[in-house]
Amino acid sequence: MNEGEGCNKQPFSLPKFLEMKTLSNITQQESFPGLSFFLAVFSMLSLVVVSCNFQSGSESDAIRKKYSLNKNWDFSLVARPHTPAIQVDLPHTWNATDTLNEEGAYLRSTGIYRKELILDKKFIGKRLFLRFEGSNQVTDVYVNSLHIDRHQGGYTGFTVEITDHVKLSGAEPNMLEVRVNNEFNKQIPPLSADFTFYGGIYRDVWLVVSDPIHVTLLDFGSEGLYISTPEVSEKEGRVEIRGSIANQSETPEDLLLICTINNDQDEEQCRTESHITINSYGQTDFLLKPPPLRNPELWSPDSPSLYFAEVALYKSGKLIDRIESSFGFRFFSFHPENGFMLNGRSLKLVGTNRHQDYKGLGNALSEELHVKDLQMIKEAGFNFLRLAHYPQDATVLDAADSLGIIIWEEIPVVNYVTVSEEFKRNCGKMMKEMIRQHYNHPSVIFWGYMNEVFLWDMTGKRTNNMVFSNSYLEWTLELAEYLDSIAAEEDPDRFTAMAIHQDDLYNSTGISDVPEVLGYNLYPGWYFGAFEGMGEYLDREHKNFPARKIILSEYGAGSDERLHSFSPVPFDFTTEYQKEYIVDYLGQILHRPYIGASSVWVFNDFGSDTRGGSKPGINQKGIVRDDRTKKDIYFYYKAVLNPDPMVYIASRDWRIRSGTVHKSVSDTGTPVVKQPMTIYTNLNLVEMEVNGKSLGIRETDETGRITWMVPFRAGRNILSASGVNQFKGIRDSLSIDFKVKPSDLKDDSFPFHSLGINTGSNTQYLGMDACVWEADHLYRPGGFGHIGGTKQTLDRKQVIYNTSDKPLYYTYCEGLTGYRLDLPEGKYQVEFHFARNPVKEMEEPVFSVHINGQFCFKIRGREYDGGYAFSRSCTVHIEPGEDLDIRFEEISGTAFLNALKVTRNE
Ligand code: GCB
Repeated sequence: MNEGEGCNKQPFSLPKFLEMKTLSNITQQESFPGLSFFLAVFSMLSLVVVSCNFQSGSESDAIRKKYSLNKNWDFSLVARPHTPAIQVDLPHTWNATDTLNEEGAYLRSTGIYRKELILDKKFIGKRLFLRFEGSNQVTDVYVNSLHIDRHQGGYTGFTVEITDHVKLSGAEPNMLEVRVNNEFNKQIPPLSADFTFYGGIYRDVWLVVSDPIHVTLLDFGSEGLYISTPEVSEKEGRVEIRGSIANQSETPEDLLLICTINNDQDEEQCRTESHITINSYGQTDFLLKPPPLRNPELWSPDSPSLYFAEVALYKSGKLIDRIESSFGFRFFSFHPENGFMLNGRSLKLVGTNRHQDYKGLGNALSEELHVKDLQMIKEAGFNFLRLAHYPQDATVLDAADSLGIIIWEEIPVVNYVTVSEEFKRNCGKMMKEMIRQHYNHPSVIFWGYMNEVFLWDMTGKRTNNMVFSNSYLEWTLELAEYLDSIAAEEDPDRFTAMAIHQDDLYNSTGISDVPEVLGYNLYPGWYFGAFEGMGEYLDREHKNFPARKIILSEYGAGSDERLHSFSPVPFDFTTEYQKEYIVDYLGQILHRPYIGASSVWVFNDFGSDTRGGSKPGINQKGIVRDDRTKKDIYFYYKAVLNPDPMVYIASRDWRIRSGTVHKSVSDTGTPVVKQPMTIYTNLNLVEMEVNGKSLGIRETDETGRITWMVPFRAGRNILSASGVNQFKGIRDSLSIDFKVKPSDLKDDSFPFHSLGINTGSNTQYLGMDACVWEADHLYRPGGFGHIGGTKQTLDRKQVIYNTSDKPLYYTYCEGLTGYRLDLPEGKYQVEFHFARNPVKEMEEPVFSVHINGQFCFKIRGREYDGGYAFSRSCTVHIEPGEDLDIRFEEISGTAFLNALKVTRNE
């Protein structure tokens, strides 16, 4: 046989996600396998995958094949026995939308997926496997009513063999049934976490058909091929390829293995051959050491060069299996003082965390959406990504390889652990699955195994005085050591990592010293303290543990595009607070060389069912929204990190706004309100214009920003910011719709129509009705404001029901005795909006409301559930010389008011 000659392997140059796309496009056409289906697939496959010129015409039948099983499953839920099954395609979750329902918790139950497979006779003599890329979280696979296997854990793939249980007549159907359960299970991590555990088969499922002799398919869900690069320099790259051959036939065989390595121009770089003898029903490991490559193209974020290895298996001259994988050459180190180094050069890793869910889809994302996320991450200029808090789709890793993004991947051991051998075994198995499944990706540098594991106590509670018994702390330490040793054994070439929260318990127990690299999740300036608390804390840790390799694995602040303020505070969810927080943190990070890597929490707003706040059910710390609309702060990273020239007017999220005029007029006599407007840029000089008039050219400050005081007039204002780099002009423009409000409500040059007030809040809120609800304050003569009372926020976990304007109800004024608006005479509709905060109430709040001495209504708090939005309204005549004087008379408990709107009727 002349295997050494001329293989033409174009398909290797396809990134895996593109190749997959081609396959799934094909299989979209039919449910599953009539003969015509196979013909269609085989003919396409021979285009996409098979084109070696020395193979016989039957080669495509001989080597392993993958068929998508994503289409047409009958789906039902055990918890809904009377609801008929529906047809679904994978990826699928039954929690795509119910996590945001107001009726209660999302459904954690068993979903049943059924599908008939008619399998062609040509599969007789082959081995058949089902490969699941991910289903959450306990999956039982049945074929023709026989239980084949169970997989525990929702974030790693697994493969089961079905050969001996299927009919291969080409006519008789085989019933495939998959039961997936996402209920709490104390033996399987995650036990609890700040993210939603969507149930379902939410990644691809494949049928894999192979020769009885093949590179093993049953190795912790991996592809069975492990490529390492034990020595890499700019001059030379050594490769080692490991695997194992399974012989599921009754004859021992002498086999030939040929390994070739191509570069991304599809040019062969080297090849090696090896003879293997394998017993009947035996398994034999192989280790291939192709000759070293000279001057390899090194993989890095700036130049993510990939190589492609193919291992082909021959029996008596016939190709019987072939598998391929991309990989890369790179070498790295991490210095406690100077941070991360890649290929001999210092490389500050600045990145983000990512959750895998999407608005309206839960965790069931198409490959295109995964790839789009990674492209956006790259475009922001990030070179680092932490896959939080679990292994993610293979497509994500493929995209990271080809885009050049360094990865920290971790298993989902979050918040606390169970003290049991079974839990430990499950964690260990997940660790092996993750490492083996994603071993070949050059992008992966860190394997993580725990996140904030002392955040909750051993009973799954979080209180102010948490008690950890010594035995629990010791067990957790032992678990960390066990997981670390698995990673070291499976993959000694990468770093192990763990993320901790701000608590000295990690140091005192010694658990911080277990991983090679330690990640800190720090939130000073959000959950507590001030921004600089982050740097101060890390400086102390760095000083106390000088040998520690430090990553800032999380920092972040939540935002809601509808909330705004010029004096933002933590937890007001304004985009302005998020911006201030991140600008400050990024400065602190960039000034500290020992912070080798950092990752903002988080790339995308994501589902977290236990959260309240202005968007209940969602963690809002994303730099993009859950539908991937970029928030302003996304562009800040881009300005600082991505060298492509840019200017961005950082107020896309505040395009409808208002301001109060205090006798300030422009030179044309039109009333204007001056407000600060910031741009993000990587140019040195930028000019700002508003409504065609220049506000001057300014120099960019060291944070990459410039701020102007912009005079806004009522109505549409066009802003434009422009600058030049050495080659071209760069410009950004933005239209802002501005409502000018007088400080004196009786000022007849501004006839009064209506006024909404976000009572008890320092934020301006854009309502669903397009009303701009003003920030609240103490009464100011001539204007409006509360009399007495303090600004309050509902409990963080409190969900707000019965309204789409949740932010209005999230804050409130408590204990106020009155509210006053100095309105001109006329007839008005006055709307009062309420939502109780049951957590703070000592006594049932009962109070009456009076306007200008007249009784309006009485509130009996207990009639409404906590967080339940309700309103009252009254009509009132204001006579000349009168104002709108609202009085709250407490009968018991404390009076409160969440929002107030006044509309003039005539
Ligand atoms: C953390 C957790 C992460 C949370 C985040 C937050 O430290 O690791 O899972 O989502 O904080 O937003 O509080």
